[in-house]
Amino acid sequence: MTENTMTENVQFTSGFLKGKKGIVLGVANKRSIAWGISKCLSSHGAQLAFTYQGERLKESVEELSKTLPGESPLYSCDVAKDEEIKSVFEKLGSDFGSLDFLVHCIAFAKKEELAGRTIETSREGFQIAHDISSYSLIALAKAAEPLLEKNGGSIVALTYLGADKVIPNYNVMGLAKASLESGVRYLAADLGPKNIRVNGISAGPVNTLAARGIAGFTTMLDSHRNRAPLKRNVEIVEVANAAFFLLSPLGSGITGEILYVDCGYRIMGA
Ligand code: NAD
Ligand code: IMJ
Repeated sequence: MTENTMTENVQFTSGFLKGKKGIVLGVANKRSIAWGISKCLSSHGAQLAFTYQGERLKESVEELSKTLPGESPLYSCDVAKDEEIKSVFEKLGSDFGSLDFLVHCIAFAKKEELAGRTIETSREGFQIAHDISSYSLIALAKAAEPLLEKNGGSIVALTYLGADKVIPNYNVMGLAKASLESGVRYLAADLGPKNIRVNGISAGPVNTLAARGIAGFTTMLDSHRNRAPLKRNVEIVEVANAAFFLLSPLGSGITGEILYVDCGYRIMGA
């Protein structure tokens, strides 16, 4: 019997994104899903711009971006601030001229909202989670529209099963991801006539900064591995390959969709 692990040929390169320009939001460190996606898109020939959330993360994103071939413009962008979003796309307009894709890998809720009962969610906690994790996709899509519509384009946002099913401790983030996923569909309808596609990738649990420190996360990874049809956890490179597919011409007929990259976990009833 063959061993049920990934094979090396999952990491491949092509010229599919040669001459294409994209922006990736949400790199914090080398474990970020956004960074895994960036390495993959770059290996297919794309030129990338990055945003980082404030000076705290500037150095980390700078170091990482230097490891990719070519020049990568970097912009500071806290998505809670309209003026920062505006300035990113003004600078991108002069640096890139046009844009082929945008990757949204941003989520935030206050730590105290990610434990205990969802019924305890505060009004402010609800607003912050929805603002950063869902509204930001609308604001970014609007700011990117003039650059994306020049040649048509593609937007991908990262989401999680907690949008659809109750996952312990995910709480208000589940509501925010449900809103994000609905946003994917409404934006797909708005932007489709301009040949801009919008899709979501629902990734299985991955041990990143956004997952570390979550009560019971290691147990969650174990139970995910046991229940998933593929009997393992998803690897970032697999999420990245799905993003590449949706962002490249291979995904040309797909918009408004949520693609699960979770080793099949979601289909299981028990
Ligand atoms: P991560 O911590 O590496 O990335 C989260 C990013 O969000 C960070 O780069 C952070 O700077 C950014 N961010 C938060 N608030 C922001 C703000 N106000 N302005 C700008 N950026 C802000 O963790 P990750 O796991 O790579 O998360 C990326 C995406 O993947 C998130 O949308 C997350 O919900 C999603 N996701 C993660 C998992 C998982 O298990 N790790 C599973 C499914 C989906
Ligand atoms: C996050 C919280 C609770 C359960 C969780 C997660 N499970 C998974 C995650 C089971 C997989 C990771 N995930 C999918 C996220 O979207 C994480 C979002 C997040 C994480 C933090 C941690 C630090 C903080 N705020 C956060 N806001 C959002 O202060």
